[in-house]
Amino acid sequence: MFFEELLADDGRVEPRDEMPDAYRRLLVRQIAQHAHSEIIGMQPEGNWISRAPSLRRKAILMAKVQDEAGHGLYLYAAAETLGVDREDLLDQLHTGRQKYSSIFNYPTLTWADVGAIGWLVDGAAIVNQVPLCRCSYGPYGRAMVRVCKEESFHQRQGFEILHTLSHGTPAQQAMAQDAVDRYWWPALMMFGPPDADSPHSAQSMAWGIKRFSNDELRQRFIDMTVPQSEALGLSLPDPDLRWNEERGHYDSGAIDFTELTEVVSGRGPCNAQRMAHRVKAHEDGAWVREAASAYAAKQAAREGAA
Ligand code: FAQ
Repeated sequence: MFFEELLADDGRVEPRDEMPDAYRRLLVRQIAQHAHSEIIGMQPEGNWISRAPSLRRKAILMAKVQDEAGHGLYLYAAAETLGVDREDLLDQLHTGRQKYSSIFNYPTLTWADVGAIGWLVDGAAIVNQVPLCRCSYGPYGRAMVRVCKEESFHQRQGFEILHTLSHGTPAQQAMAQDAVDRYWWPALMMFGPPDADSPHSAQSMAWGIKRFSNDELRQRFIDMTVPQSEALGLSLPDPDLRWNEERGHYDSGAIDFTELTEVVSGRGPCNAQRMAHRVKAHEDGAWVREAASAYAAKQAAREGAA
């Protein structure tokens, strides 16, 4: 069978190839959630564009938030190659039938939160997304290559913000530490439920969509981030975090996954606010979509007449 042979050979499935319906559905689910996360993810940082502490910081933050919109665009386009309609995906987001990442339901209380998001949230996103560059579905894997390059820049800018603050006044140091204290555990939850409670992992890995399990990637992120926190001079809020020579990894404390369940079920600190803002932005943008459609129709009519 073509599909199975292709996967066994580590080949890429392309839009016109035959694929099982369940493979298509699993991909649409993940890519759509990923796309939604990118555009909802513009909100927590967008909140700080008008209050960035300098022109340089403002220009960088605007570029970063625009990058997230671009990531949403690549991902919706990748989902559309599977035969779904972008309008329909947005409708599923707006009516709560499709998810977006839990992390974007936390508030950005101070400027240091912009640093913590870049360092921890984009850092976690990179660890999760680099293996997705090798995803068995071609359009998703190729979109991820560009996304990961941009996320690397995002992660560095977050690190640099926190580095500046952690080497600043005592008040700036305290603000940086507070942001890291609030974002550490939610960042670990981005990787999803533990492997034993992850309903999609086994099939997703068998089909080469996910290459590593949720817990493997979470561990990789912890191992990468602890030395970076030391370089920043900031602590991580986990008293059980210590190097385990035997395992060759950091041991860490237990994650409260009931919080993830609560946030994913719509009961996080900012879920209602994020959705209300998104729906309003969509409604306010209706005239732009209508104008673009009218223009496209005119162009098509003109080409037809020529
Ligand atoms: N939040 O069986 P699994 C970014 C859901 S990065 C909400 O383990 P799977 C960049 C899961 O969907 C963030 N829901 O599922 C950025 C499933 O629900 P369903 C986005 C979660 O798919 C940075 C159920 O729980 N990145 O945006 C979460 O095998 C800064 C069972 O879970 C991606 O989406 C969660 N944290 O593994 C932007 C990466 N975790 O569909 C702006 C691609 C799990 O049954 C600013 N996605 N769920 O109703 C993935 O790698 C995977 O989908 C996982 C989950 C690893 C997220």
